[in-house]
Amino acid sequence: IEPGRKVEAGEVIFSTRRTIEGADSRSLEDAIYAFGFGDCCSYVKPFGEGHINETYAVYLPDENGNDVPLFVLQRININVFKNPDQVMENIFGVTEYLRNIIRQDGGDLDRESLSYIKTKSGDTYFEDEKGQPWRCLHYVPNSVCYQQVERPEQFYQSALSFGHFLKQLGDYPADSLYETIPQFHDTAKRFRDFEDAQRKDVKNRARLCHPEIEFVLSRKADCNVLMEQLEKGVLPLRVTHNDTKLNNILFDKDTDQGLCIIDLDTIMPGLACNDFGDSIRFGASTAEEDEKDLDKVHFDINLYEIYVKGYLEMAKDVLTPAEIESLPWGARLMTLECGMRFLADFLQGDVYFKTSYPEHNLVRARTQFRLVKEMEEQFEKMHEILKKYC
Ligand code: GN1
Ligand code: MG
Repeated sequence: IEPGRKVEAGEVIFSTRRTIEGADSRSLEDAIYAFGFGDCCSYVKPFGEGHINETYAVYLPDENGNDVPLFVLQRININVFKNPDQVMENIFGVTEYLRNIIRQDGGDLDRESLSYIKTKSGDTYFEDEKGQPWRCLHYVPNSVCYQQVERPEQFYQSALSFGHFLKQLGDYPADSLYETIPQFHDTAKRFRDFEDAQRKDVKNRARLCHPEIEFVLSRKADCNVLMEQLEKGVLPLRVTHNDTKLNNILFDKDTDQGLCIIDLDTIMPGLACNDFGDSIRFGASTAEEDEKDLDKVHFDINLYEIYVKGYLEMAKDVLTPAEIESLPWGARLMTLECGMRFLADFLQGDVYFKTSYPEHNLVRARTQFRLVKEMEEQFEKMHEILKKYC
């Protein structure tokens, strides 16, 4: 392809092999060739902050000969996503659907939704020699991603974006979606998995985290609150994102407005309050998810209010009263669930989330439990704030 030219979804491009700078594995290089730009790729760089997949930015020369990131290449973690073909079918379905809406609304097709490309042979992903799946998407130009709220306005923007996303997918045929991770946000099941991990204690690490284990075990009843409402039909299933962290939104570099929702691996039927809750868990914290100094970690109720305002402004008309009422529980339980998952992974020897040091998952669990505790203390206030915007 000519430098700088955009490749259409599914387009077939011919290339011959050469060595790509920064491709430290044969698989990575093979993947770049499989998507057809091996011959013109200058180099690749690790990219992003995800805990699950491995992500690279792929640089190609633009019309002036400057190397710019044009594609993102990701190796899907098959330990987590057992059926990559189903993950990709979901993603192609949803992104095509979103792109149609954006087209109709006269939006920016290159930047408001992700756009995935197929391999030279027309597959939604490439399987390398080791059987690992790789996928490729366009890099969204002039965008930025935040690990923490820097200005409250950003959090408000993210609330609008996720509220908008919920609405955009309101009529998406939910039964066409595969459940990419079964019972992903079934908090009661997550609790049982946790109990199992701490009972087995395969790495003999339980001795390092007795208070944290107790913290979880004493909240068994909480874990059922939303699942029961779902079973009773009080809360409906919707098409949800299921991983609504602030760093799963790209912002426009110039305007700082929410631009594009990313990380679509876990789009599945789910509860709206869980999407709301996961945003609060991550974004309404005064510190990063793995802050070691717990004195720095607080639940910021002002940020919570800002998110409530934006989310309800956008989604109030589609949410039922019961769903609106469930939002504070979503925040509490997504935070508890996430902490529980980090702690279970710590106990199991860090087999799920990427870690940089041995206690990384324990540190993460501790920040989550600090947030849960503060949310519990301010739970009534969280409801009062909610009422202001209904
Ligand atoms: C994982 O890959 P990433 O960082 O976007 C995880 C989420 C957790 C999150 C915690 C598929 O998301 O469920 O909430 O880490 N994704 C999966 O930061 O398990
Ligand atoms: Mg992510």
